[in-house]
Amino acid sequence: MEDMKKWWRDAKFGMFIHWGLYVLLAGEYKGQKTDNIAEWIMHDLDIPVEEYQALAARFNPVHFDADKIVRLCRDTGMKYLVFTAKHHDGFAMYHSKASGYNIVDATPFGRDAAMELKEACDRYGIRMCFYYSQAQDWHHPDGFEDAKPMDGKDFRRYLDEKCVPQVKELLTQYGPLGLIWYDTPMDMSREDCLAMRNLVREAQPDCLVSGRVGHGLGDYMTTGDNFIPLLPYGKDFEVPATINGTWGYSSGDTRWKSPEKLLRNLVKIVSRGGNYLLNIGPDALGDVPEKSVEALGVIGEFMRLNGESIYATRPVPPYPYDIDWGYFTAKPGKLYIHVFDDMPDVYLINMGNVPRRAYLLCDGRPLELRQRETCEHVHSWRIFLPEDLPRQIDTVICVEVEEQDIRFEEITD
Ligand code: JFZ
Repeated sequence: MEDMKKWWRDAKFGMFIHWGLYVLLAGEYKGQKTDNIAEWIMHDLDIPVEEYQALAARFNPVHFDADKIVRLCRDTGMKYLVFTAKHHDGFAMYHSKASGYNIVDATPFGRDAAMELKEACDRYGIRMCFYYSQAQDWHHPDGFEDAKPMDGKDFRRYLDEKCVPQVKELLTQYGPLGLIWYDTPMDMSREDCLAMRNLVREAQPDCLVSGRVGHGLGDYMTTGDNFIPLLPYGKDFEVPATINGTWGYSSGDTRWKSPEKLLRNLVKIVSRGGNYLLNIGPDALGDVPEKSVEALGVIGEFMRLNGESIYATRPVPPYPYDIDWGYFTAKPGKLYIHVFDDMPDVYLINMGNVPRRAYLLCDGRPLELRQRETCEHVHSWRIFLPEDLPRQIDTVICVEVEEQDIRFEEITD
């Protein structure tokens, strides 16, 4: 169990892809705009099933290029990719035999996007993973529909005819998967949630299960959009997050987070021991919004020079003072100081390790480090940053220390 999680713990950074029929509407139906996340449009604007499913006949994203998307994933420094195989709208974005309501059989496009992504992932060493909405299905008459009562519905029938066969298809048609990302378990019983988890265990024992399988049965905790736990949080977690304000493509959404903000979130999450699963939402032609490509490009540049301070790092105990200029990450014998503000030096007290040397991670340049005892047992470090620093959002200083574990001294009177 512990071993099967190692790749995921070391990966730190993954790509989420929300893509489905809803992108044809891009947040607007018959002149009405949704103010919620765009992949929920069918539910939020009460679009009848017959009208929504007719979108399939128009789905022809001729620009879709799995190779290009997976290269973007790799170049951003992301190590796994989670693709919406079926979202709440019930439409399968892969070739399903269990339901004709799928991208190959019901659209003019006729291609298995999931297969193309999986093959590209294999080429670039990225772990392929599938998102699957196991409880909500707004197309099948017996699936959950948000919080609406299940009166008169036969949830078991939905599980038997659609959900279970489809998850089995995903687990058998696409080779080894990194994880199955279940979502919104609604009122599913513990027994049914356990069955969904066991389906994965039986078919692919090394495949992880997301926290949203329900009843705490996942292999790690999944937080809400951009919700980042405070330290100390001692368990595995993943923060799924959007670059703008929606998962599925919306033409009207302009709430783009800056690359600085995204990088800060990545480092903050990693410093607390979690993974960042950052979303892109390709549009109706299959293109990734330019703003997303730009932002990911900035993060990729950081990762190429400073990836060592992110991958396979472990959380650092909480530093006892409230610093707002940056974060810490660590590996055995190494403390990485992530400096987001423009500062001539970094001054830290209550340092519990004996430093050997400090250097700039991006170019290996040695940095002057002064160490002294400020009072009886409080050790301070002062590290000087040169004036001609390469321009970076996050300047990473590596301090090699004598001990394996990083520790900070407590605040004393
Ligand atoms: C769910 C979906 O409904 C949504 O469409 C998207 O796929 C997202 C990644 O997951 O939305 C949620 C589910 C749970 C929380 C927040 C958003 N939560 O627990 O805070």
